[in-house]
Amino acid sequence: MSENNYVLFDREGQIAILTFNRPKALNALNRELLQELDQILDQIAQNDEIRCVIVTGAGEKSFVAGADIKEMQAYSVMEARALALFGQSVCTKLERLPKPTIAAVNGFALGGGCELAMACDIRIAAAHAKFGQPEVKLGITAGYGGTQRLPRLVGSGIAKEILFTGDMISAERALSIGLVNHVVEKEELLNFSRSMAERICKQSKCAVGLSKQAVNEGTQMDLDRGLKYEAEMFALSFSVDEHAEGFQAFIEKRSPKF
Ligand code: CO8
Repeated sequence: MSENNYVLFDREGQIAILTFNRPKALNALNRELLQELDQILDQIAQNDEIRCVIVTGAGEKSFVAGADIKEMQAYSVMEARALALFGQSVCTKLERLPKPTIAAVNGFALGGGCELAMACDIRIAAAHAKFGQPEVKLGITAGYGGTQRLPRLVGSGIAKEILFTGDMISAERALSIGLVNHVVEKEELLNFSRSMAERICKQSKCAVGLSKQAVNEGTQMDLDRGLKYEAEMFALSFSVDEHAEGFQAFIEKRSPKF
C-alpha cells in the first residue's frame, strides 16, 4: 500500500489495484486526487512487473461521482479550462497506459467518473452501478472526455441522449449499449475483474500491448490506414521472442510460458 491518501495503490502479483478513496464525497475527483492518479500512472507505466491494472472506488456506493462540484463552484473560465485540460490529460494517460486496464465499477460512475471508466480498456459493472453524464443539470458540459469518448463507445445518438438529459442509466442498460462489458453481482465484482486480469497476464505481454496500441491508434484512423497499422503491429510481434514460445507451445500441445 502506498502512502497516497486519495488513490490507494495495491499490488497483487502482476496486477495493480487502484482505489479512488474519498468515500465520504462518493470518491469525487478533486485536484489532489487527479494529481495522485497522474503520478501513480507514471509509476505503473515504468514498472515492468505490473502487467494489468484494475481501478475501482472505495466503499460500496460509488466508483466516482464526478468532478468535485464544491471545488469547481467558484472556478473562473480560465480555471475551468485548465482543470478540464489537466483531467483530460490524466484520462488520456490512463487510456494510453502500456498495460491493459479494467474499471471495476462498484457504484455511481457519473460525469468525470464515467469519463475515467471510459478511459479504461474494459469496464465491468456491479449490478447496482449507475452511469451518467449529469453535467447539464449543473449548467456545464462534460469536460473530461465525455462528449468524445461516449459517442465513440456507444454511437452519437445514444451518447447525445445521455449527455442532453443528464439521466442516470442502469448497469443493464449500460451493458445493452456497449458501455460496459459485463454486469456481475457486487460481491463478485473484484474477483471477476481479478480473474479477467489474471487471464490477460498469462498472455504474451508484447502481443497484448501491441493489440492495445493497434486498437487505440487504429480507431483514430480510416480503415485502410488502420489495417496498414495492424500489419505493422503484427510484424513487430514477430520481432519479440514471445512468439517463438507461443508457436512452440502450440506444436508441443502445452500451455505457453510467457
Ligand atoms: N462533488 C462533490 N461532492 C459530492 C459529489 C461531487 N461530484 N457527489 C457527491 N458528493 C458528496 C455530497 O455532497 C455529500 O456530501 P455531504 O455529506 O458533505 O453533504 C456526499 O458526497 C454524499 O452524497 P449524497 O448525500 O448526495 O448521496 P446520495 O446517495 O443522496 O446521492 C448522487 C448520490 C446521486 C451521486 C449525488 O451525490 C449526486 O448527484 N452527485 C453529483 C453527481 C454529479 O453531478 N456528477 C458530475 C459532476 S461534474 C463533472 O464530473 C464534470 C467533469 C469535468 C470537469 C471539468 C473541470 C473543470
